[in-house]
Amino acid sequence: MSARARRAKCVWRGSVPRRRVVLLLALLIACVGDLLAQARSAAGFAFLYVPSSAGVPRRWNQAALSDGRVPWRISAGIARNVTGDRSALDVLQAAFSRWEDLPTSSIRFAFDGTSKTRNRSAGDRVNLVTLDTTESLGSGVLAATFLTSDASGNLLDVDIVFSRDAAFSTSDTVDPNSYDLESVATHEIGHLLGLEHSGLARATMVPFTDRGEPQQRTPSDDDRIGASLLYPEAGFLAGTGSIAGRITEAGAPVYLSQVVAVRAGGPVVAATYSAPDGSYRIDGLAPDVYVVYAEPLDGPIVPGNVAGFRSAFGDTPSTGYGTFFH
Ligand SMILES: [Ca+2]
Ligand SMILES: [Zn+2]
Repeated sequence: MSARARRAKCVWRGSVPRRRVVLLLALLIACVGDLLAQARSAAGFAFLYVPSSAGVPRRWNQAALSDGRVPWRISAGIARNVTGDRSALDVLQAAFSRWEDLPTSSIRFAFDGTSKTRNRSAGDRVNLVTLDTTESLGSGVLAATFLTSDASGNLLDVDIVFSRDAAFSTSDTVDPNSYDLESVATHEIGHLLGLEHSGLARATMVPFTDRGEPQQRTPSDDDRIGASLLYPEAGFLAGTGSIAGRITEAGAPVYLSQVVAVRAGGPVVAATYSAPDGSYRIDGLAPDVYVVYAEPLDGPIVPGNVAGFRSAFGDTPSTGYGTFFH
């Protein structure tokens, strides 16, 4: 670390909608089998790690899937809070395609039909997207994704549940009075891939949205790199580099600082969080000159938004420090 800067609210702050709604609780269901005791450093990026694993990411084992594709089904019923020009199925297929279309990621999906089951089940091994749940997700939560993996992080079942308490619009042209179903679905599918929340306001994985806001339909560089690290196309890893370091404050490691890589003179590219020993690593960066800075999770994203990271590395973030640049 070199210069210490003012306790800045970072550049993206101004573009975060003033009225924010919690978009998602990535509830991490306990793993099947024993947890890996093996400790690892934060191996780049923010994923939904196996609890207590200190860095074993959850991901689909594409080699074990039929045709290498993650199958999913949609609830046969669609609740009345979902309205608009397109069918909910069309919107979901568009949202899955957003991730399939990333040129550096190999993730692929297979629509497997409708399901008469309206509620999630971790044990049925059906990856259900339900817009017909009888479950209450809680106040302010638009949707939630529930992941089940084995101890090695292989995902076994992921269900996405949309709230019945929020107005969703399926229309391509956004409805200012409703939440954009395609945006919220694209975010939730990011969790289905294994992505944790990002604090970058332009990221699909930022945990907030607002009515009439379609921005999260389009994965940002941060999202693309995360998906590509989990499911790399041939050549992606060889063609990119990493930035790694350690965040300290007066010699003490800083845990759960957001570390952001910015292309010199250009846009914010990617971010991750520091591990309990202060270490961080951002992989998947195209060759260029980057500025890196670190800031506390004191808003808009807060430690409560990264429960997946904390369940893997430890619960108590460092506090009482400002923003660092280097
Ligand atoms: Ca299921
Ligand atoms: Zn989320």
